[in-house]
Amino acid sequence: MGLIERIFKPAVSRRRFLQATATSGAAASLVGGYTLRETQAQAPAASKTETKITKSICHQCPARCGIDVYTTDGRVHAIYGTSDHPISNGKLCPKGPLGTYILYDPDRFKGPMKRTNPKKGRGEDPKFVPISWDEALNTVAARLQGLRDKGESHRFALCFGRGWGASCAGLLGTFGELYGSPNVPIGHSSMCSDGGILAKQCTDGNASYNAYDYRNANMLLMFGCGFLEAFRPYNNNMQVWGYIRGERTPKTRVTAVDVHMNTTLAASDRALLVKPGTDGALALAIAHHLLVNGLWERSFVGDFKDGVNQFKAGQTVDPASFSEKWVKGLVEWWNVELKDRTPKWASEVTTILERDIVATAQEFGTTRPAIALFERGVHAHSNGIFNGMAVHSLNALVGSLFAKGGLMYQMGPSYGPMPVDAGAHKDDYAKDGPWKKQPRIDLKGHEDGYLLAKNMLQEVGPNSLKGKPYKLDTVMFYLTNPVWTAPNGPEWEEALKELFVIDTSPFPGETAMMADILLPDHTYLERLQDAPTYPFQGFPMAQLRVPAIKPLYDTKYFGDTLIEIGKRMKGPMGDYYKALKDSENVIRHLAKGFEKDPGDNGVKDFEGWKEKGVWYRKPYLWQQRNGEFFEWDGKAYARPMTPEDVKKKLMPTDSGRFEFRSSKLEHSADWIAAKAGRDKARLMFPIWEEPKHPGGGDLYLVTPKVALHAEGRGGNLPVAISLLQPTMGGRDQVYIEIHPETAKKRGIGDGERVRIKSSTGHAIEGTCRHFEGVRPDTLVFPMEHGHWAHGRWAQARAPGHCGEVTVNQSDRVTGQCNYYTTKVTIEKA
Ligand SMILES: Nc1nc2c(c(=O)[nH]1)N[C@H]1C(S)=C(S)[C@@H](COP(=O)(O)OP(=O)(O)OC[C@H]3O[C@@H](n4cnc5c(=O)[nH]c(N)nc54)[C@H](O)[C@@H]3O)O[C@H]1N2
Ligand SMILES: Nc1nc2c(c(=O)[nH]1)N[C@H]1C(S)=C(S)[C@@H](COP(=O)(O)OP(=O)(O)OC[C@H]3O[C@@H](n4cnc5c(=O)[nH]c(N)nc54)[C@H](O)[C@@H]3O)O[C@H]1N2
Ligand code: SF4
Ligand SMILES: [Mo]
Repeated sequence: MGLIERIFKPAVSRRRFLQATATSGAAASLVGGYTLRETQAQAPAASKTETKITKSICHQCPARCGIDVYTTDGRVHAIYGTSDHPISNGKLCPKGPLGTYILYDPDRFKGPMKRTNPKKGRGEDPKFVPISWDEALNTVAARLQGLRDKGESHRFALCFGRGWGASCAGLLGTFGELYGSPNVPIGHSSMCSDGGILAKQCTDGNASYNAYDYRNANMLLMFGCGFLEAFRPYNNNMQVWGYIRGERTPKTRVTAVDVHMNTTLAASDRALLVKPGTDGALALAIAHHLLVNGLWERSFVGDFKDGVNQFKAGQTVDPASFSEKWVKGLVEWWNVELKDRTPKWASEVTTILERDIVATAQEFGTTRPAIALFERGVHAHSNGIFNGMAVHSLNALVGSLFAKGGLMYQMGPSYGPMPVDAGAHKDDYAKDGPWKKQPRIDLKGHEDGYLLAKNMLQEVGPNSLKGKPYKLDTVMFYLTNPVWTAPNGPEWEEALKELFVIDTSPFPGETAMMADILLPDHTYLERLQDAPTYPFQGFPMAQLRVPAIKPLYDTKYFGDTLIEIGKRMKGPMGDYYKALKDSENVIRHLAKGFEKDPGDNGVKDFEGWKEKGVWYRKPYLWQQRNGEFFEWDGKAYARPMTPEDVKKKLMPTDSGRFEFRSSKLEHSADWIAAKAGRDKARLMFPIWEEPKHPGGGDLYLVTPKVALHAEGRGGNLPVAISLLQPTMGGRDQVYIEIHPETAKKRGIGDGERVRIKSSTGHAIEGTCRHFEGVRPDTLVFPMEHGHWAHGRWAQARAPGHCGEVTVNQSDRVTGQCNYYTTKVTIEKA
């Protein structure tokens, strides 16, 4: 190890060393005079206690940071960022160290239980009584078997939220196929970020989040993503920020677009406050400016055959005059849409000054490499697919796809195969039972529903309640709490009253309060669980969550709960799960894949993975340079790729190029035109579409994430929720941000109680704060407070929960739930 490495990457830092020995006898006598070396020499002899450091991963957001968990005499007392982990690099966000609150949450379920109060709902005590695991698992298996025997297995749904890897969410698809239900599983991706994923798939063929090479980028143009609050992977974003922005003269220029001044906008060079739902118009105007001013990247996009730029505002261009390289449909897009999308036009739509639009576009077009990134602020609107396509198209126009300083897609880990072949364990019912003819309860993939969506979790409760397409009988939840996190959650409360509900949460959340049986999971510090990384820097990476402590209570890892239920089913399905054995067996088989492909940190088997907590293999394998694609040959990006290679490995669209004219949308054009009322001739291009704002009010309601928000899982972390909104001065509560002019018009003073209403029929109350940094037409109200269950600190903490006034409306194509689009009214309470 060189000097620099020793200083910055010590195996155990001095602070940690002291922390680790603080409870030992030697450390207790560390009063005057001892140097660190003397203490080290004395510590082992006098020590009666033992400190263990376990490498694991955080659970509070999808960043999946590596953590060092310090356990002394069986008590976890500290959590730090792992230094030899590519995402954490020894650092954590403010939530990371709070994991002890989760482990020692006094309101945790201590073991399996059943409900004894048949009445369900808010304010009804479920009267849970403890039962044995055998009784709990037998009850669930018998119920599932009963439905299957009656030919009604489709009436069982298994809904999941934050799935981690092959040993939990990865087991669900097989369970659904062997059992026979189209509703196993239904994920929460449509409540999360499907809008972005599917918009990208329509253009470059990849249904995935992007990985980014920020460190080599010279400009970031961010639309509706909380880069310094939420955007994945949050902890690493802050480290990146220090690198790209930390010098006296920031290396990388940043423009950020949002509806209020948040940390990200405050730290950027240029902050643009956009009218909610109109980012697409801004992106189209930037594209227009790039073309009119000849700023596109010719090596990637192509050029006019005679080299003379013919893009002039308002004028069509002959497609035959342009020769395209890695893109498809540029001139057609220009002709049907872009030619009229001038900065002046966009200024009227977005309310952003024309001069700011032009300056942003000019800077984006003249700074290479540049990246345009976006997340929920852009796609959680009715027109989200077009907004997302328009923003992503900017990356193609400046040639940043797969480029150094650009963006790419995450590679998967070299996992070994599953221990048992599921295909060989299908009986006739699994192969061809009546369930095969049933639609999904959420109408995903259905002509009358959401033909192209991946999941529609937000529709499950409401559809079952209506009995359309049918009523469910039994529903099981893993790491999702739609009674609270779905839009208009109270509708789910009604739906779950009619159903047999199984929850696996270790915590008494709102959905758990509706449960008939509880099969509580271990908390994250107690369980073994694999977790391939979310998109990061492209190279493959798989973390392992390693138990830092024996489970405190009679809980069971969800993967094992599922396997145990499977074992209790009759026929080949039961045999499959008996052969699968347990989740550790699954994980050991995954790790076998590392034998042939050892990680850069030497991990080549299960034991090594457990010790280091992460397997990764650099570099990313592909690069685009000046419009040529190359594969890594072991030393450099030097092996040229053919267009067929590029299509197969990098841009799996029909054309094998970036499609401004989306063949994916074109294939379903009839359906989209009929069901979404869109123009059949234009719906395959990134076009401008007016957003639809339900709710009936006069102000937009935006409910973003803040740094200490831990999805819907942080409500009972006292430190996190008491500091949730430090920038607004909120202590123990969250303020609703309102512009002073907007407040004055309604006679609402700073710090006064207010009531918010919408067409959901619900009203919530809270406290508002005058803030000049929020748009006058918008209220900003971060979520996390306002639980009616979930533990002593979460419960009954003002203000109310924003989800109750959020209307359940989704993009017909992506299925993305439009969280940031409801219009509400506000009045003095
Ligand atoms: N701290 C923290 N980080 C997290 C999570 C967490 O719970 N806490 N959860 C993770 C998850 S599950 C997800 S999906 C990601 C989400 O990551 P992001 O999408 O980056 O986060 P959000 O807060 O949902 O939305 C981003 C921003 O969009 C803005 N916005 C709303 N409407 C508009 C609009 O019309 N236009 C523009 N330009 N902006 C708008 C909001 O004000 C907000 O600042 O974060 C992940 N990271
Ligand atoms: N108003 C508004 N609503 C939103 C959003 C927003 O920005 N504004 N964001 C949306 C987004 S991006 C997302 S991703 C969704 C997230 O919403 P959900 O899909 O509901 O996911 P979580 O809130 O993370 O899930 C929490 C559930 O998991 C349980 N749980 C916690 N830890 C564990 C564990 O270790 N094991 C098990 N088995 N269960 C556990 C909790 O008790 C709780 O029941 O919310 C969406 N809802
Ligand atoms: S960024 Fe997410 S995963 Fe990383 S420490 Fe913070 S909460 Fe945990
Ligand atoms: Mo999400």
